[in-house]
Amino acid sequence: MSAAESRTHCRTCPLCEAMCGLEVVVEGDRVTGIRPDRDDVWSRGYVCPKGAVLGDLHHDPDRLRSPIVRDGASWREVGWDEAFEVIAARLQPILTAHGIGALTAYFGNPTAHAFSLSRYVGAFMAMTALPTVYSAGTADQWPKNLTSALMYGTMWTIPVPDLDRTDHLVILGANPAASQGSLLAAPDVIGRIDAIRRRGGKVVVIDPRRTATAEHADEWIPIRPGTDAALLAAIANVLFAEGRADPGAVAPFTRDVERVEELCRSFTPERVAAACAIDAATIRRLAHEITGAPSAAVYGRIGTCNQEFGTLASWLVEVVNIVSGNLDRPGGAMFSDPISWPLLRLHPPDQPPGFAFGRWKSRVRGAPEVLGQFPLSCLAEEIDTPGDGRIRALITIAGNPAVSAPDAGRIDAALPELECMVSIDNYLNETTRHADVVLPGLSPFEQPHYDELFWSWAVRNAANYSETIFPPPPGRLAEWEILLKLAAIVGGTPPGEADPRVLDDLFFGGLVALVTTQAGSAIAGRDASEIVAETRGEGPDRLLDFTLRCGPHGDHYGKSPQGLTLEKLRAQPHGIDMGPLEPQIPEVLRTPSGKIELAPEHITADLPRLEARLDRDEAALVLVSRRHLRSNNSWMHNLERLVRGRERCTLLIHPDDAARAGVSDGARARIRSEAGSIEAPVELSDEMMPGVVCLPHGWGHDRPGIRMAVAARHAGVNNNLIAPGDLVDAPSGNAVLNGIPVEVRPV
Ligand SMILES: Nc1nc2c(c(=O)[nH]1)N[C@H]1C(S)=C(S)[C@@H](COP(=O)(O)OP(=O)(O)OC[C@H]3O[C@@H](n4cnc5c(=O)[nH]c(N)nc54)[C@H](O)[C@@H]3O)O[C@H]1N2
Ligand SMILES: Nc1nc2c(c(=O)[nH]1)N[C@H]1C(S)=C(S)[C@@H](COP(=O)(O)OP(=O)(O)OC[C@H]3O[C@@H](n4cnc5c(=O)[nH]c(N)nc54)[C@H](O)[C@@H]3O)O[C@H]1N2
Ligand code: SF4
Ligand SMILES: [Mo]
Repeated sequence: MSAAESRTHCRTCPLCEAMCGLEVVVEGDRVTGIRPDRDDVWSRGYVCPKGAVLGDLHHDPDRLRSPIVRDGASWREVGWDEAFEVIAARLQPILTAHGIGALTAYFGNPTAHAFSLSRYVGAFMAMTALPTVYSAGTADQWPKNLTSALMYGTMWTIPVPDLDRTDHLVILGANPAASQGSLLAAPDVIGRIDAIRRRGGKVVVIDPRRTATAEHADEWIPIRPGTDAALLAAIANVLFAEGRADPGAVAPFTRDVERVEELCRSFTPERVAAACAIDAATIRRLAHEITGAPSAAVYGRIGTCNQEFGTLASWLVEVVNIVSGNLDRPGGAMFSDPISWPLLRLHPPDQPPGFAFGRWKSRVRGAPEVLGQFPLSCLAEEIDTPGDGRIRALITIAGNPAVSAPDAGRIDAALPELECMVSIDNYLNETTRHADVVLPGLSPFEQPHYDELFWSWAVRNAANYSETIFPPPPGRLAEWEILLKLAAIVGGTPPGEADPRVLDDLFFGGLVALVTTQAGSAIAGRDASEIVAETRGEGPDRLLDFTLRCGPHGDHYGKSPQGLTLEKLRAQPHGIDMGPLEPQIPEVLRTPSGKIELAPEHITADLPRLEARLDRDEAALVLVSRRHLRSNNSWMHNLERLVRGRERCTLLIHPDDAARAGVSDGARARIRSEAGSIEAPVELSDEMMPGVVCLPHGWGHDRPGIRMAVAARHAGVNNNLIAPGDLVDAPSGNAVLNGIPVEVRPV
């Protein structure tokens, strides 16, 4: 038999925010090669090792391909109808006896990356009206969401450093050499950083670890974990004290500049120097360099978010960008203007104008809700603490909280106490092994793709749609169908009567009707039924056609007939590029005042906690996390080509600290926090600043009952077993996963 004919498909890699264009070579039903797409208008031939092995993910024998139902200690593959019948039979009695509050959902990180999930979690939440949900967001970017909601008016309106035009870039708590950029969508961030220096600009990395990103910078400034807010407040202090503060073009749209000046007055460089472990002269110089450069951008990411003062640090990143005159101008921090109209900028229907917090409190520890969610670390106690209002049923959606949540051991122990657990997930892993039913999504190549969220903070306004490569096997459901069907079951509809297409029509019709009522939308005042009738496709494709047509370059349903539709985008397999970012203020602002709120009370009320921290005795050793280019949180360790080679789950420790602790390179160490202790091999490294040790997150695959053969052979250890669940950033409830006091001892 002759070899099947080979075909090449253009695809966007769905794994991270870089959104690289790939050429996927296929023979018959096999992926035989993946190359960078040099003609991709956005990524221009850049890829990383993960994109190149997406074929291994598609063909991974451990990837689930049909629903599975627990039968005691074993699993049984079942058809979709049976899976939904089992779910309804388990869920309904719980909901009848205890009400909707007994059920919650957890949304994991790939929810933001999957075309189907990203567009339908909103529908799922609206249809189920779950009183509380949990997400990886409160272990990640909740401080950023909170800051943007209060300062700019929506939680996803997040400015991005204008990498391609800036003269001066200051990076705090991000390592794009590994992560490839986060809340910063740009392919080849490191290449772009090199380009800043080539054109005569400067790049500074502020991080407790001299990362691979720092190796590309002009300067690395080590900082004690958790003190970025103090450093940034001192930088703002210098700008005000020396008359260098001037918001420039955004000044007429900015409120409360004087208030911030007053609030930063006590945070002088001398006052914060010891806590930050950065001398006052360096802090002054940092401030002078930011205002001295023709343009500058300060960028803070996960290390400034999942830490003790995540919200203050995130807010002060904005403050420094604004008062140094760098917000909304080329080379500064800019807002994108997504080609697909961002539905996420609609004001949440349950929120009053502006935002209210603490509208309800968690049952066990009384944590206030923030942007509709409780801290992720509340989930375990809400399950394992008996009493009225206890969570008895859980739906996890593309998430692995048994690994990724703080105090992970408690979650792991709590999940088996649930009376019903359903997971939408592609693997039987540390979390889903506790489920009653697992419903798998499709492989990335069995579905179309378009990123929803990331174009909201991309360094250019571009767009790219990926066609399905392999038609899904007959009868397989897409995740949007799974979500709609589950939502209907939660609402009491018998599974056999829950038709995803009917539900989708209802959802879409409702959404269009809502957008026609939004002043400023491209279809304001139009007849919703006409718009619905003119929109093509179903599911996420239909939503995309709608948002493209309502977007800045859309056909606006006949008003701009030359404008964009999904059909026109599909005709461009390498994508379309509308150029660099342009100023967006005031149009982008959605605050009730229509202005930038520079001093939101909910945030500034946390400053006394920061002030008090400055006088605290410092812990001798604290733990931070790291990422690796060949990993993706907890779930890409089952691909041999990504995990082979040297062991990666090691404790990085400075040689001086190692000598003090009596541990040596390659030996095993015990790392203990107030939450527990774990063991890991030691790797001596002068990359670490003394006093700080580092473990990667996303490991610990040696759990019984998981079905990830390769990952189990490269198990590593879960650093979240020692992340205390009660450590949260006060204003946002975000988990503190960096800066955890620990002791290290030889084993
Ligand atoms: N110590 C420490 N902990 C951390 C962090 C840290 O820096 N340090 N980072 C935090 C951050 S930023 C995040 S975002 C969280 C991540 O936390 P989670 O989102 O809970 O964890 P992931 O490892 O991303 O798990 C993704 C899950 O989705 C599944 N999956 C993958 N693709 C798909 C798909 O297409 N469809 C479906 N249905 N499922 C899919 C995978 O099998 C896996 O179960 O971890 C947080 N935890
Ligand atoms: N290859 C790969 N890419 C990924 C992921 C992955 O797991 N692997 N995960 C994705 C996800 S979910 C996210 S959220 C992004 C995150 O993307 P990034 O924010 O770039 O995350 P990291 O690479 O973990 O870099 C965080 C840095 O913060 C530093 N740090 C820790 N504590 C502090 C502190 O208190 N202050 C300062 N200034 N720095 C501190 C750490 O030393 C580390 O260098 O990456 C995404 N991309
Ligand atoms: S950087 Fe790697 S993982 Fe991220 S989109 Fe590009 S190829 Fe995929
Ligand atoms: Mo994340």
